[in-house]
Amino acid sequence: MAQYPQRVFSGVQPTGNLHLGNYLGAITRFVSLQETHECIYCVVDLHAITVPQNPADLARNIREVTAAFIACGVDPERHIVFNQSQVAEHAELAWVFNCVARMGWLNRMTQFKEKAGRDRENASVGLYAYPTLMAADILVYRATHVPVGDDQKQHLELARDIAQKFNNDFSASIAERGHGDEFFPLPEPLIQGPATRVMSLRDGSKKMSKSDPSDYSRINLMDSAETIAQKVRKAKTDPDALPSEVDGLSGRSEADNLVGIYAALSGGGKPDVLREYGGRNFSEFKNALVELAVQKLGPIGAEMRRLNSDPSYIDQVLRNGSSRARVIAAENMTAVRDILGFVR
Ligand code: AQP
Repeated sequence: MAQYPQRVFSGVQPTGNLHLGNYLGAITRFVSLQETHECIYCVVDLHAITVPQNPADLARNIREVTAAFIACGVDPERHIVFNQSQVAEHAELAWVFNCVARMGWLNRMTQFKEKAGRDRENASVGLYAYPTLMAADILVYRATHVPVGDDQKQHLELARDIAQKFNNDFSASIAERGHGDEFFPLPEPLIQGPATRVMSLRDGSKKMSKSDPSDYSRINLMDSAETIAQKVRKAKTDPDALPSEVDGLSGRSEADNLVGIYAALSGGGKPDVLREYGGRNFSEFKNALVELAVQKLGPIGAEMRRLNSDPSYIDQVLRNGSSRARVIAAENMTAVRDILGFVR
């Protein structure tokens, strides 16, 4: 087995309001990994256009996601923050991976089935091939670790399958060019913490999502204190008091979700939350959750608003990050072209 330097890569789509699920499932991990790893964080705008986008909204959303990264504590000086469309190697490697991945593999992807819905014939080819682009995003940097929410697990497994098949299919050429047994690492998903799948506030069986038509289903990072309070108070619950043990949350998806959110925001676990709130009713617990959510998200929202008022600073962060990302991507893509036998 080849040894690869540890490198973290992850991305977020600029498709609308960033919410508590993106924050707890992904961005908080982005921040903590900066202490131990070299990190590359990407605003995946090529992924965004797999569904229709209004160009003006897309540009605003790209800047907003960048502002969210920085406001949450990602450091664009020590690490790399950029937008995908500025590094053409992502799309180039995705094409190579379209020729490595099998139709049968992509046909199993549940996210495509969910997003394409009943109107599958009308979905873009890009939406179908989304996972091969995601594999290219990670592997063009030969990244070893990928912090994501639980919903991305299947796509990460596909990225590993693609890396493995490329390494096998081209093993002789890889060795001939001095890369050892394999060229790509098998990237490891980092799906960790008490909130890897934050659910909708309106329906405990659906994940919190930017594209949910109801704004009451999610807490956005830029929501005001009043809006956060309203959304939490209206969140669906059941009539029983909170249990004292985690087992008592089974079959109570909405209660489980709110307890998980509280645990993640407070930095504790669900047992700690239930030790404090077990036996209390929801109205009392929701007041405590509002207070905690406003305390944690208020400063992030304020910083995002400040950063959003200076788009030229954000654009410069993205340009700077892109030029540093391009150096790594270009070197790996040159090696891939040689491995494939392309003449240059
Ligand atoms: N509800 C969630 N709980 C935990 N993690 C989540 N993530 C998304 N929703 C939750 C994680 O956030 C990162 C960025 O997600 P994305 O923007 O790339 O795409 P997504 O998973 O499709 O997110 P959304 O919000 O649900 O967007 P739409 O509505 O456009 O589909 C990923 O690591 C993801 O796991």
